[in-house]
Amino acid sequence: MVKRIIGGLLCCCSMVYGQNRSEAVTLTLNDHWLFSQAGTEKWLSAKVPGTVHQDLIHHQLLPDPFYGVNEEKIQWVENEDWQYKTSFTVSEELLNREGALLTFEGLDTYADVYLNGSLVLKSDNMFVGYSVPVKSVLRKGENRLQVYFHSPVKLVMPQQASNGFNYPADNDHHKEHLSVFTRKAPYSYGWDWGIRMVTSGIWRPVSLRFYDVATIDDYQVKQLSLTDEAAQLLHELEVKSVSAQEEQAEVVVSYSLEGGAKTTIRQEVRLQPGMNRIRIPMELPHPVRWMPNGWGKPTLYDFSAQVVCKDVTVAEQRHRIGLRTISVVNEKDKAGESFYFEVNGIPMFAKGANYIPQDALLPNVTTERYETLFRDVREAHMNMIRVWGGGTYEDDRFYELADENGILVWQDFMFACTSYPSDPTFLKRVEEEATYNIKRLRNHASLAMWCGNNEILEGLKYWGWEKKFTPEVYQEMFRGYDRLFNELLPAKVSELDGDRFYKHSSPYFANWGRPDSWGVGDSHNWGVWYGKKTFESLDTDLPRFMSEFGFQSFPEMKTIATFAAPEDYQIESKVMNGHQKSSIGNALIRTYMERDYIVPEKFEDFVYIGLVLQGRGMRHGFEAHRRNRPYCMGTLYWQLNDSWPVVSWSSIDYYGNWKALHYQAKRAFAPLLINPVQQGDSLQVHLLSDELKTLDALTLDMRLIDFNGKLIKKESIKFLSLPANTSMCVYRQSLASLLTTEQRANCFLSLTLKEKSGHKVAEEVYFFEPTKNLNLPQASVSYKVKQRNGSCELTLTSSQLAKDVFIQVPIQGARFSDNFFDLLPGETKKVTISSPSLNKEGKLDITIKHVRETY
Ligand code: BMA
Repeated sequence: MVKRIIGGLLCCCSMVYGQNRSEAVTLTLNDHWLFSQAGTEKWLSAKVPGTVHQDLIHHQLLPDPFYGVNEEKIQWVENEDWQYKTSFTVSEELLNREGALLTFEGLDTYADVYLNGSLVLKSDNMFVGYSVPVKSVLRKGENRLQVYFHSPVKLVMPQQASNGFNYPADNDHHKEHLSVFTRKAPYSYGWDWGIRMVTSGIWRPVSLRFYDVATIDDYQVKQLSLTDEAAQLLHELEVKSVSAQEEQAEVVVSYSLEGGAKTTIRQEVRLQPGMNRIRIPMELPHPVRWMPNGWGKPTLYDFSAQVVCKDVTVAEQRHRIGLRTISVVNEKDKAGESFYFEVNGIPMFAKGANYIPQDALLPNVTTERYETLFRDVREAHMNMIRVWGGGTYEDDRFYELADENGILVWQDFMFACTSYPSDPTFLKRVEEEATYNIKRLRNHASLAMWCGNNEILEGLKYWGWEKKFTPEVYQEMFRGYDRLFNELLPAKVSELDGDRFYKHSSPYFANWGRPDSWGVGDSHNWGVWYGKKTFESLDTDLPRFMSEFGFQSFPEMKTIATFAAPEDYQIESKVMNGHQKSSIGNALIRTYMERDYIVPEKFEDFVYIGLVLQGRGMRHGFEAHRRNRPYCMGTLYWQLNDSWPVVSWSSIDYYGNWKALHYQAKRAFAPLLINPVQQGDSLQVHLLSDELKTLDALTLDMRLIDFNGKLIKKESIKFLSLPANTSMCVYRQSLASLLTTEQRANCFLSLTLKEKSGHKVAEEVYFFEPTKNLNLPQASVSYKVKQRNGSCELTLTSSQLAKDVFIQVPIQGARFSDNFFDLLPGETKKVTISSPSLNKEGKLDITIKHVRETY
């Protein structure tokens, strides 16, 4: 750290004449923590950021909560109070600085913070970062910092006792639904895919900042307008001056593009004691736009703002900002009301998934895990994820990665699936939480919209609450809904992030079972799954924007093996049931499997076919949604990821293994897709394009081939022109004229789309019958292996069709260039497996399965 001293004679700040000014110094206070259970005097080492559960596991005072049915054994932790303490040294020099700010970026949840015997903070919201001035209580030499966490369940018991009814938070796995009283990640109380781990702890970093003159409390770069010629920007700063007197300073704002030259504007300011709001307009000529994944580069500019006092930068903040326009188009039309995103003026078909927290123990999520997840999202051609309202407002790194990867973020506020209190204390907490998170996230180019909650309006109207509660309570729930989601939150969004779209709930318009329900806004379609409707129903139950639909699967065997022993390998064993939180889940998987597959007897095969079923079923929906653009303009499936190893709707399991569904999403979300579909007695072929350019002179080759590789017939359509950003039907033929009934069970259609040059731009394989009706051959897949450090290349062939080939290796999180694919007769397919734990020497244990081997 360069320290610059300002000579008294040079200083023009009259009231601080002669005073030294230095750059800010930040001490991280994440080290040397100890923790203890309140009421005991046993202190053990602790990890910060962390949770009590992680520390107890580390000291072997709790068993691995994910293993077997250990979930039962860890529940006592939530009923206890816990203490954390550390100490740190402060030099005289630091103590002489004008300000000292203690920052807890996240306290989970009811915590009293003591510094050298003074109560400096009482926290009551896990979603808020707290900064408190502590100069007056700091000491030279050793300082003691202690945090007392109250049991988050015990603390609210009096609220529950006096409430008179139990909130309808059925995902909360305790009889008494205490979760609603506390502003804490709802999923930690249990969910229909979640373990109950009601955590306590310092879950985000702690730091202590020493500074002179002022801090920048907030720095927003507002984009006032954007054209190809120029971006009109406004830098808005909240600068808090520590001095009791007026200060002369300079605010310097600048931007640069990818390491290029910096453009800077300086503005002289007289800082008044307390908060100073500073606004500096700026024009940025010929802006390079941020583009979503699939449409171009998500260009980011580096912006910074500094407060300079007599040549010393006393405060600084930086942001990476993408310049783009995003709007949500809600317009009445013949069918009802549209709901879609327009990015840089172009309608964008949204492809993606719903995101839940990546771990039951949030501080276990490393930067690498965030990066891997965003790679998974980007590689699957997604352009949007929804941060669902039962988890948390994610870490900064999450939104940075969304910016860097061109992934739009639909951000829910953290309310899901139940009504909530709306008393003044509760509202005050929500207001703080909204203010904190809106300010924290509003600079991100990826942030596309705010949504008040998940499924609360739907719950109020359609989940039978009117029968569960008295008319007074039920009416009060609606009033509470309005206070939170129609008054407080939209007012906060319009005050702090006025250009961003807000809607009060997802789904937007829930009108279950009525024909008009699909025509308006976004929909959650649980007709498939809860309603037992077929996957084909997704062809006709078409929403304007599908913000949730899903289907469960078991994770693959190597993930099951992390929590179960071979004797537990039965669908309904105690351990497997401990990892299946949907009471109807197993029965529904079987019901759907019986429709399309021969249900295997062996557990391992059931798991495998279940994965195939989930992938193919969900894909049917993705294609239907894309095919029906512009009526339907988005498909976000439930759910992207898991928070522990579990049976769930996810496409990626807890250890980062892609399920068949993730490969199917990647295929179905490809920018160019050939989409054959049976409609009644005919076969239609649609071409779907999310590209921004028209493709001309395309040829579609179609070949009917039997399962032994024999070509039955072929047909080509030439000179096709596919307009940008569209879906169109290019072929329609009666099935009877295409093939015989017998051939339907013995043949597939191979479709290839080529450019004039012969370059293949898309290919597809289509089967005419559900898999159980196909006469699949007993194919034998042979393969060669080339092993290197970090990767392994497999070359597979089969003389006959091998359906839904699944390659398994015993390495968690190994990445496959492809998996769960049909290996066509005579085809040679190369698959690269990569993982840092692969090395040239050790022999990799590879197993390969295909559908015919399961019966
Ligand atoms: C959706 C979600 C979650 C739930 C899922 C499966 O509605 O919002 O609440 O996990 O259904 O039931």
